[in-house]
Amino acid sequence: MENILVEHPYRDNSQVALVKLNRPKVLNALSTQLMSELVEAFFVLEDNPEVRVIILTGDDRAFAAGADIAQMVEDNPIDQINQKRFRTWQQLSLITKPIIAAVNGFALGGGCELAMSCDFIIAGDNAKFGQPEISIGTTPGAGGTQRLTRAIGKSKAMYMVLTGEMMDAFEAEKNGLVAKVVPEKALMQEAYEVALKVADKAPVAVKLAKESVNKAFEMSLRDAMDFERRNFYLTFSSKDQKEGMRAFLDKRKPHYQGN
Ligand code: CO8
Repeated sequence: MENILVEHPYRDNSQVALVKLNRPKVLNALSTQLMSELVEAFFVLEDNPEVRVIILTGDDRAFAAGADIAQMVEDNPIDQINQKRFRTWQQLSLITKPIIAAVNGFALGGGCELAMSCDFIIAGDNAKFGQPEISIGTTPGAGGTQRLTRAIGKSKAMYMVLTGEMMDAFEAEKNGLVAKVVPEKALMQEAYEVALKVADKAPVAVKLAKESVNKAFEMSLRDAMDFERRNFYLTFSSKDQKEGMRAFLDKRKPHYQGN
């Protein structure tokens, strides 16, 4: 693949995979080709039973500075539809394994939307988040007005979307956009350690928990509570639930098989 790098096993651990956006000259601008490669890589990792957690990152300067402006400047709406750009983005939501966004530098426009499409964000202290589309005559188109608003509330999201101003890592953490901020140089170590914590859990329960949390954004509270409860019941059909609870009672570490 030309625009991304995949490392699996990551740090000799086959339960963790690293996907790195790799167009440093244009701050990892998300061309249609890059997005297709990204989705393709995610599906390969989704289908690999060894992989339990995926880390998505960029480089020190940028996670991604948005969709590729040079590629879309002359587009009309039909070009956009024919490039299937939106379809590629939608496919990201089909990944059932946890994806951690490890963000250093700029996460702007589609880059911020991509980070928000992941399950949670760990940021280096140099990270900057923003939806600057308004400054180039357009609006967010892959969740910036929706996911950002759900994450940080209407007033702050509207402020960012209408002014195009960026939010630094600490403010992003304070406002709930980011789960954790660490020193820039410690980002990948922290992302790996968090990935290990998640990889250590029962994989089926992790998938079901991810699905249930995501329903908080998509359903009424009552329906989402019903959905959550059914997923809770469902875990009781797994061997890993029996193992997890027995291990607790036996005062030993559980050994999960993923079934
Ligand atoms: N697209 C293409 N090229 C880019 C992009 C981008 N988004 N961002 C940066 N670059 C390029 C620059 O053109 C420059 O190239 P060159 O060296 O050839 O001139 C190189 O990267 C380095 O950038 P700068 O020289 O500008 O670096 P600075 O440190 O001065 O500035 C910034 C960094 C502030 C990040 C600046 O580059 C910037 O403002 N970038 C654009 C940010 C932006 O507007 N992003 C939103 C894009 S639109 C979008 O994301 C909509 C997504 C919708 C998806 C919908 C799917 C259905």
